[in-house]
Amino acid sequence: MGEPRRAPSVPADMAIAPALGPHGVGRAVARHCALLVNPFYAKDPRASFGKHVLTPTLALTSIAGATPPHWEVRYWDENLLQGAPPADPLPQVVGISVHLTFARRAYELASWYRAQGSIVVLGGLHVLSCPEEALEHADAIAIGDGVQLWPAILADVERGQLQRRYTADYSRPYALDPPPRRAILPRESFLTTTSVIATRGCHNRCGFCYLATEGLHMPYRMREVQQVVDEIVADVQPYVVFVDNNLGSRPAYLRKLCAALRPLGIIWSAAVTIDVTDDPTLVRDMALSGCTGVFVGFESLNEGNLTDARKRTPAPVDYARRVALLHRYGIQVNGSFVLGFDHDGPDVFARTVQWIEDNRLECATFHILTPYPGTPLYRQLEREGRILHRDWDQYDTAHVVFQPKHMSCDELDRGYAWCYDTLFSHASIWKRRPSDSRAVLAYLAMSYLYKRSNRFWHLLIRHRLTAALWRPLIEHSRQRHLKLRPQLEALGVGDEAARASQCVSAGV
Ligand code: B12
Ligand code: SF4
Repeated sequence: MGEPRRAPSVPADMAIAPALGPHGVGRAVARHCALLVNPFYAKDPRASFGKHVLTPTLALTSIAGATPPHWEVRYWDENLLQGAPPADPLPQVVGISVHLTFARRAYELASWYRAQGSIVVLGGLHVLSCPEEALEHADAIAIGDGVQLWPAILADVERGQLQRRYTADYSRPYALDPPPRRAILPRESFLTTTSVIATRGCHNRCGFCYLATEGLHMPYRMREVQQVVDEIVADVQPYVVFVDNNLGSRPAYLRKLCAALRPLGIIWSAAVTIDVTDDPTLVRDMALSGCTGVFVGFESLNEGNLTDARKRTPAPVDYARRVALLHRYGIQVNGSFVLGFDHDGPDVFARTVQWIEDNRLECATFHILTPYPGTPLYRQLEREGRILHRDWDQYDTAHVVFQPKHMSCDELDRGYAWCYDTLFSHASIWKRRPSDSRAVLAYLAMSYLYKRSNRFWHLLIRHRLTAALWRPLIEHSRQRHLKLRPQLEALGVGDEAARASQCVSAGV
């Protein structure tokens, strides 16, 4: 393993949050006006900037959907590089989504709006993990499902009886949720606005995942298939991204969903665990319904790490066969790998990259193991005195925040950088090209555009050109996929040597 290259530079407005203006003096708030904010976070120079505008978070559109009609609701995502959120008119209520990596910025925004006279409500994953911390920065906090809480919060604001803390669990039937309000999104700024969720939770509870957070009870829930289909149809986009933690936890449900998606003629991608390949006929159904790519949390190729994390998964020795099965049906694989587990030594980096290249994964993401507060991993590392600091800004899976067992912090840091540098080198992109020569050109175009064009992405995002550039590519992928479907249909499940020709999709 050689030295990693020097970190590429990041444009200033992707590294530093936009400045907040001076406070207005004694301005009146606009009654019944609510602003929903997704705060800024610094971009990792090694990952693609493109992923930040792939699909909007569903949190704010869901909350917007639950807003009573007599409230005006606005949306601001600071990561779209259009500056700090607006204050004219001054919203009566500002709702801010808080994840741990942008908690500091969320608190800065909260304090700024509170000083102007707005009421600030904080919600989101980090509020659930660290409610006491969030409470110090807000008029009220929402712990858990905001869709249930938001209308009650606004009603209390109207009555002048705002509580400090609102709590809801995730056991209410999904069918009761109003549809997310995607109309509030700046459509030109996203590759697709159809981020959709069909299920909540996961059949696993890996010790490092936020789903294992103490006190979080999130049973696996599935929405009515028709509800999902209605939302997709209403948003009229060729490409749909499922933001579920694991769309494949209940194979029978996924099969039903696929049957309903197939006539829509869309293409889609989703996160699944690799056990979705247990039944090849399910993979075939996914492909026939338009699935062009899956994001798979392999996490580690070392069985000891997976056992420690209590992840129920097929053995890593069987991963290659399963990846080949997805490829056989033309489904691209974006693998996610966590580095720095207790069974990882300094050889983990080269081994992981080698495996990705051998199995021709079209794309991969690397994450330094990160102990999210409230998780079993956090408790374990705290007990062992291995947590280095609690600067949440650095808990972004791109920084080492704990003492690894079998290597130094520096080795982990440099190994992580080396993995990204190697995987997105010209040589590795070429090695991983599809075995089907007809798909190579599209694959190369996608790899270079998505992973090696960060300066270009900055330009697109800044000038709100994301949709203008990407939608034609997506439409082209969709058309090609529709043509491929008869081939997929003809592909029997028994003959493993036969495979469909690949259709590289514009949305990894
Ligand atoms: C879309 C997405 C992204 C997008 C956009 C994220 C964004 N913030 O803009 C992109 C691709 C950029 C992204 C990047 C990353 N992500 Co991400 N991402 C997701 C994903 C798949 C969907 C988010 C979503 O829409 N959820 C659905 C909504 C409805 O659920 P929700 O967010 O929990 O919101 C509910 C409540 O929390 C609450 N709520 C939320 N906000 C508010 C606000 C108010 C006012 C109120 C009242 C209530 C409320 O109400 C909502 C409805 O119930 C989630 C997985 C998941 N399924 O949640 C991961 C997830 C959020 N990401 C995660 C991670 C780790 C990352 C990265 C660090 C990965 C990386 N190394 O690059 C980066 C960091 C970026 C960052 N700093 O946020 C983790 C977060 C773990 C944690 N404890 O913080 C998750 C949970 C995935 C996982 N299983 O580990 N991500
Ligand atoms: S399989 Fe993935 S989503 Fe499910 S608990 Fe484990 S890390 Fe979380």
